[in-house]
Amino acid sequence: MKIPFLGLPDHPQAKVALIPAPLELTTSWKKGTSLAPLEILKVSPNLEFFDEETKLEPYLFPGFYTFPIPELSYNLEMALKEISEMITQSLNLQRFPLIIGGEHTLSLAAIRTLKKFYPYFRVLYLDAHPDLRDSYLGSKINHATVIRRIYEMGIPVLGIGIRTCSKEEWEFIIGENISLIGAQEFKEDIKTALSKIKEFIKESPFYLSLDMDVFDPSLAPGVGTPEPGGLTWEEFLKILRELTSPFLIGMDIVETLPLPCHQITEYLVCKIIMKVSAYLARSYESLA
Ligand SMILES: [Mn+2]
Repeated sequence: MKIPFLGLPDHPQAKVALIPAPLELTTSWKKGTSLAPLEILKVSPNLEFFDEETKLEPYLFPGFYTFPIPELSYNLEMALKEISEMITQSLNLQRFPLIIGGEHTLSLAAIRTLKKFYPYFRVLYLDAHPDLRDSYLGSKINHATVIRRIYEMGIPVLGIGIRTCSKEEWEFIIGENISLIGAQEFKEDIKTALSKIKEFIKESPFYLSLDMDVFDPSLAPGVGTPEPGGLTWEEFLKILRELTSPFLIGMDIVETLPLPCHQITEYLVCKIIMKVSAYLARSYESLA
């Protein structure tokens, strides 16, 4: 099924590829994230097409191409390959891959694909949880272990907004000296946190993974594991402005869980797609 972002036809020279990835094979608490790409795209025509901050119209530039919502395999490795295929197609056309999940495990598809295009890159992730378990509920590859698997590939990672973890993860973080910026730490000294982020990404390519549970549940109640004490919209935008540069090589927005009562979270995801695209447009224009 094809539901184009904003309800507009695909831009022939689109620089942003929206990749719906309804992956949901390992969720542990509340189910339903497989419906998120559909619900997010359905909400999108209700946005303003103009970004009031940059004064840009992202549907004109960078422009969007939306993949049809795929029916993913029930086999996890096969499903990750199917997602990789869409990412590869996008990168071959010099389109920025923006994956709309679906569970956090799908980041692995992006990282594996990007490894074929970039010899070196880093991963920045915004999440309430470190996702650094070695295994979870008997499986090695799932939403709670995804960053551990990425880290094991030799890719430097930086987590932001974390505010809960298991004892095993805590010991791993200390033992491996993994850089994290906790939600509390971020809120207490935003300036220092932002310079830590800038220092981490430096002048090298990086990938951004956004777990919607990094937001406070009052702003994004539609997530599988709501955790109090999360980021506000303004705090998030401060981070995003630092991140949207030509060095940003791809992004995912994961773990949205559509709720029956309202669509606040789906709308928030649409707004993030618009903001990322507007900021990217500005950074591409500054290069030209
Ligand atoms: Mn996560």
